[in-house]
Amino acid sequence: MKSSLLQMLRTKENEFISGEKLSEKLGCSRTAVWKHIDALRKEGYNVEAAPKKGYRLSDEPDTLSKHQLESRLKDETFITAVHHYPSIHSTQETAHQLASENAPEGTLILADEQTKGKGRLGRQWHSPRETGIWMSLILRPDIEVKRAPQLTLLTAVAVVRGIKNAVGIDPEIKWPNDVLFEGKKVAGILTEMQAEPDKVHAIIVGLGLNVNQSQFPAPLDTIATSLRIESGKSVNRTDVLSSILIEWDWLYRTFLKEGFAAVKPLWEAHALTMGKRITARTPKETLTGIATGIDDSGVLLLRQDDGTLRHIYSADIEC
Ligand code: BT5
Repeated sequence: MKSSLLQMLRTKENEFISGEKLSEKLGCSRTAVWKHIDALRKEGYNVEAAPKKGYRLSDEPDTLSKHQLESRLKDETFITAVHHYPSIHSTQETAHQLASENAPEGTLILADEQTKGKGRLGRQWHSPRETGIWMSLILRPDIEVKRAPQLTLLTAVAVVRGIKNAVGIDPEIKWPNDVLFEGKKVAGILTEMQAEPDKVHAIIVGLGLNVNQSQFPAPLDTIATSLRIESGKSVNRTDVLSSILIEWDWLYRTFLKEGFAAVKPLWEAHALTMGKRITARTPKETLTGIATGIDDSGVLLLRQDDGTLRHIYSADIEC
């Protein structure tokens, strides 16, 4: 009910909408409408009321609430449910738990703060309160296990395009999972899987995106940035998250229908490493050469100085 009410108030941007119309459209009494408006106000929404005119939404808080997102995304994306937590260990951990309890594809887990946010290989992800987007998405695609890393690349494309649409600035992608502004990391992606050797049960895509931090503690201060630092203004988290998920939605549908090859040119258009000299630290060795691109399955291609072409499946990259 609250989501539908918000949706209606938003469609009349800067205009009043009468209590009568709201109660008619929502199928409830005017007293019920008033109660929901009061609840929205308590959450920080500025809903003006004027005699004979009705209600007008003039300001929204920067919270990542379940009904705010549902009201924006329900009709536009494949998101089926939003679970929002003020503070949890890790959205990734909670998503794994929900996935093993059969949560459907499109379940989105969000937190205002993570106390044990994680990166790849047991690294930590700094996730302070209400300054970023800390989220995990449960997917159940019918794809081969080896294709799961392609979803990291797809997510990076959605993040870059979503940021461009919502904030008007252009980050770059560093293979496989970093989104950067001039070498500083604004977002990281973590793709994990619940699978048998030949069957994917669930893929959990985690995204950490720095939004409104104005500074970072050492040692992150030299390597991290935020949308606020890059754009010079504070950014509404719901706006940027909605924009990313709308991009994500059509990229994912394209991926399921046409395969990764259809997403690859979009990835290449934003990739930082293409044609550059890089060092790739894989779990087994350190390789240096020119990153010539990615193949149709998303694997990084590295031309070593002796001319040998190497396929890199997983690594940390320095350029
Ligand atoms: C990543 O790992 O970049 C994946 C990060 C995924 C985080 C999300 S948040 C929501 C979901 N729930 C979770 O628990 N995790 C996911 P990796 O490539 O391993 O990079 C980790 C490294 O990035 C750390 O070792 C730090 O050097 C750096 N780092 C940590 N926090 C950062 C931040 N907020 N901004 C920029 N860099 C950070």
